[in-house]
Amino acid sequence: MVDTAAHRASAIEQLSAQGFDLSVAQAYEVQALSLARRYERGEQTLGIKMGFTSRAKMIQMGVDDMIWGPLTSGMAIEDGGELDLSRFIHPRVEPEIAFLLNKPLSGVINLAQAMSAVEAVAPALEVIDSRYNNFKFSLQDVIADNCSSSAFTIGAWQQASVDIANLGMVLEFDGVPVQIGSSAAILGNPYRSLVAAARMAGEAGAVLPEGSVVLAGAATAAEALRPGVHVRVNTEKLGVAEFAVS
Ligand code: 0L1
Ligand code: MG
Repeated sequence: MVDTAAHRASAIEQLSAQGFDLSVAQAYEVQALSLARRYERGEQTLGIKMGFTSRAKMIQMGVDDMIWGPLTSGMAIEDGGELDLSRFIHPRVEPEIAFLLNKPLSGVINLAQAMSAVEAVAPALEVIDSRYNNFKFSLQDVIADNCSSSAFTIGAWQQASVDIANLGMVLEFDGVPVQIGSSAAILGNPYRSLVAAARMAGEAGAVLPEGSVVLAGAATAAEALRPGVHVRVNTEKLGVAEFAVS
């Protein structure tokens, strides 16, 4: 149901409002079924995204726990590329930090282990597009909807030695700041999101493979996209990631 809504860019009623009283574990099962349909259409997993790793996002969406979901090849937009708005329902964009893993991760790790598992870091943009009416959902609804994952752009990879704990991040539409924040908004340090990603993967019996990308979660609230706008995140020390909306 949620995959069909995503594929057709047409909103549906929240699963919770349709009478499905899913547990969190069941919501992840629905997510997996939905992803299986993407894989049948030829998409591949490139990594995962973490969600609700900042207070700004939890408050904006009215939820109180972290979530995770796969990022697929069908969601990747080249840095400097174009995003076709007709593929989405009510898309929003948010500024993020991306990690590239140099070893597999799964289970309980500490901050130092997370840092040593990172080959490179990059500025990133995530486009989220809830498949539910009015972008409203419960925690289980959004997990079942693959955490609103829709598209993402990663800027040039930078050395993992860059200290990313507290970097200024500016989200711009046509060069005008629309959200200003700091990477510290992501759990106090984006590497904590990677620690959480490894733990959540371990709990699910999954491994984040070497070479995969992890999006740490938004540093600010998300901004609604509109036709013709040029979107850019400018992150201190890391540089920019950008796309044009067509
Ligand atoms: O980065 C994030 O916290 C994304 C959360 C995705 C869920 C949503 O807000 O629709
Ligand atoms: Mg996000």
